[in-house]
Amino acid sequence: MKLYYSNASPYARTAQVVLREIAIDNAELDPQVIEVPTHPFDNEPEFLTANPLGKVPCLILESGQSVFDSEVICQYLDAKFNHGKFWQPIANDWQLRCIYSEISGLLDLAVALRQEKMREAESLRSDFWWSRFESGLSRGMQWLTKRITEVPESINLININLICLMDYLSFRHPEFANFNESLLSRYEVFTSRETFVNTKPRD
Ligand SMILES: N[C@@H](CCC(=O)N[C@@H](CS)C(=O)NCC(=O)O)C(=O)O
Repeated sequence: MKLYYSNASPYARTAQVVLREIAIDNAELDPQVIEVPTHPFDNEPEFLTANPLGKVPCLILESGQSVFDSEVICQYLDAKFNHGKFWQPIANDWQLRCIYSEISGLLDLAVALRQEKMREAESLRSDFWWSRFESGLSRGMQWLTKRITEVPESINLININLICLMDYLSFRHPEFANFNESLLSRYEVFTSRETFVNTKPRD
């Protein structure tokens, strides 16, 4: 198995954290061997064949089949190697699934805002989209602040994605990293785990 990732991608990090958490009790999984660093913009042929979208993360199975995107990879690894322990508490609860989707959407907005910031360097910034992404982030983080206590404090796919979102905001958008107490206390439960410490986003 091969997991393509890049150091700064919050989506790839969710898959890395899931893989590493599951590997703690699973001798057949060695993240050191499975994780393969790549940069999507390098357009490496094997990577593009595996994921025609050209995005990380992408998982290649022993059979040669590929699995993407990050949500599918996380659920695949959890189902295959972890008896579904990280997804099952969420799967049949529609409100928890909305919270999971909200965090996915916030990741999308944070990455879109990062792209606008990169365009700014080329004088191609769109004020309309910049402000739309910022407003969505602002509303979404406030919503999340009110709803996070509904999420069980166990290690699960919502909490993993939440920590990846919060670290990505601190990394790329510090103006959005002034987190309220309810998010910070959830962050504190998980952030010192090795799986998070060793996968912090970096350039
Ligand atoms: N929905 C996808 C999004 C993945 C994604 O957008 N990854 C970014 C890195 S943060 C990427 O590879 N971008 C390269 C590109 O868009 O060309 C997922 O959850 O895996």
